[in-house]
Amino acid sequence: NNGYSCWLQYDLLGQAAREAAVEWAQDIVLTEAAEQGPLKTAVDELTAGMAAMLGKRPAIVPAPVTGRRYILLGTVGGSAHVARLIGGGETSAFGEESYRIKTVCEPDREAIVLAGGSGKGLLYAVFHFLRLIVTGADLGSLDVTEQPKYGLRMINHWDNMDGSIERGYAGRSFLYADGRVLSGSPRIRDYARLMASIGINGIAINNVNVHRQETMLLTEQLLPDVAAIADAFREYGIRLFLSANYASPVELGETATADPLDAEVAAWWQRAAERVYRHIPDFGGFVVKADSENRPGPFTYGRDHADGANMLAAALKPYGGLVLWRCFVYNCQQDWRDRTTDRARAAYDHFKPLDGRFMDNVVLQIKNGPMDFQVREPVSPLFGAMERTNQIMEFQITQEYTGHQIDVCYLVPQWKQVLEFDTLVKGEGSKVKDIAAGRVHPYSHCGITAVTNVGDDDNWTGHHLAQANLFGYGRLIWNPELSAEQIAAEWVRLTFGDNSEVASAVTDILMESWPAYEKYTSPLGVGWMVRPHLHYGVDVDGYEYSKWGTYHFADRDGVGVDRTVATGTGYAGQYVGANAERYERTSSCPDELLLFFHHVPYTYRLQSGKTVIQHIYDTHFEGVEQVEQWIVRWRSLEGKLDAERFRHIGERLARQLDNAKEWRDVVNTYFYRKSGIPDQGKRVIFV
Ligand code: BDP
Repeated sequence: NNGYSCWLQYDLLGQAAREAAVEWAQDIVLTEAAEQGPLKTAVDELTAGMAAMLGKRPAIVPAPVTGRRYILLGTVGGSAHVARLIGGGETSAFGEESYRIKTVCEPDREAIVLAGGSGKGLLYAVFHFLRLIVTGADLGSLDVTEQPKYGLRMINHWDNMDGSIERGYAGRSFLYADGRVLSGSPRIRDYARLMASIGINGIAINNVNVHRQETMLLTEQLLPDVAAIADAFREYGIRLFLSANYASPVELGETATADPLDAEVAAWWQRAAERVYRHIPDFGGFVVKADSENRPGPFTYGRDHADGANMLAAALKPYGGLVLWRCFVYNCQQDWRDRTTDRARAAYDHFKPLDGRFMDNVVLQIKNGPMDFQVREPVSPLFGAMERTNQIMEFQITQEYTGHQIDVCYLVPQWKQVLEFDTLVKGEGSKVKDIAAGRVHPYSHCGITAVTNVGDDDNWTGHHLAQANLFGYGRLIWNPELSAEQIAAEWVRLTFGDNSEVASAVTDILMESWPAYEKYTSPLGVGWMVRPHLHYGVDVDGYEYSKWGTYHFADRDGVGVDRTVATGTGYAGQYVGANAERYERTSSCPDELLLFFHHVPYTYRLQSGKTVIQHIYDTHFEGVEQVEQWIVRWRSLEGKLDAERFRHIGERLARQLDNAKEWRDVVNTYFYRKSGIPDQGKRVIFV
């Protein structure tokens, strides 16, 4: 098994399960026209999935055969039969992405009804139903009603047209090669299918760092290719977005300025929008990284981010398009001696004062933490801080700072902690998960997006186990109430089958992996300590004296960044009420974030009772031991799963162990030398 079909394997069922399913699935009753779009895809997916699992293709029929059970497929508005069987009242509040799966068992009609609020809802229902079959659900008593929590459920690609992927760890791009768009590639369709199966409804197909080549995606020359991708996406209910260079007209040599208040610039973008929508009528909009890490933006012209975003938003507005304006704006040329320019403060400082100035089709895209996708960060204080400005949360599925898909690091538990964080912006109960759903402030557009982890590797994600992050992301942002463990277990079952030993080993490894990665890398929330630019492997001082603004300030007495209001950068004061107070004081700051907020002596005692230095030593030994235990456990699975994945994952675990040991030895040695304090456990530190 090379992993290509991910969680959509649909292997032939065992005999008992097959017989039970065939009872229901000889006929699929369809009473409405399904010639194109998600409705047609739903019919095709159901038929193909059932055929693969049953070894027999169900028939599509317009009406049930008397006396025989059947599956009824349709939309609540389009099929009277569907509405009748599941009851009109129950579906009146159905959104177009909602669905219902229900077994109707009455003497004269025994059917499984799959009902969608639209073709798209129905497609989601089909994928859910197929999952239920794979996981052995009792088809005689199904009753599921689903509706996604978030309106925007997006994916960001950081793919470049030369075929490279910024922060990609799974091969080259499957969207572009050598400056061409791979629009006819079957892999793009397979990808849309994978994404729809986990509920993704928007995908931005190019890197936020947009160079001249990708700016061409907005031109007549390349729009037909982009439109071909949009066509493939549309069949699966996904809208296409493009990342746009803020200075596109200048980049293409068509205007002399990109000043947002210049009439010619605005007119250029209006023409661009008209062009894009002519090719792609349901185009989603632009993702924009402006005035960030040397990308152009409105600052060049003395304008602010509201001026910049609104000019683009005005161009897209007549067509219903959105501007996803990124808040990853900070000074990457900082002077490390001047702590008042603390990078953590930047997004809030730049954007909070602009609340109320953005058009309603602008959505601010905010990274989950104030820095940059570290293994541990506090939640961005900007999230929820703007009542009158739409927001979307940005996660990172690609493991830039969490092991490059060489190390296992299942990130769903991290994302869950972010979503569960109570910002207190409107008093208790102002959780991130509800802010992102527009339930705390009445945002007109909001949701969640993430930088994806896929490439052209056979298994899509490099490490087979990194598929769990992709799957988990989609499942979590459909329903953030699912637990990380539930999602892991579901993924494992769909991906590795029903061998219970394999299932529990893989689930345990996933669940232990984020804590383990945190243990053997940078301690207590301080972050970084990675090899500069590469971001894999240890280099404690790699960024310490650089201008990027990512420091740990370790010296002979202590470590950590003072971000308090009283004596530090003041960042802690960007939080609301009790959160600000909790982070401000060492005594109440959670251990795992202590060094993010405070500079403390090595002998400072954590809430756990350990000193900081002993915590560093212990966790680094424990992290490595954890990986060693996984390797022993993995070896015990030989012969219990396919040889290909067994070998592949085994190899990656061995590389992870090397990485973990290097981190342990370098970090422990570094802090031993700085502090001169020996390990109480008297283990060998200095190698
Ligand atoms: C950082 C990456 C960089 C991205 C940047 C971004 O190191 O490659 O361009 O974020 O999000 O994580 O724009």
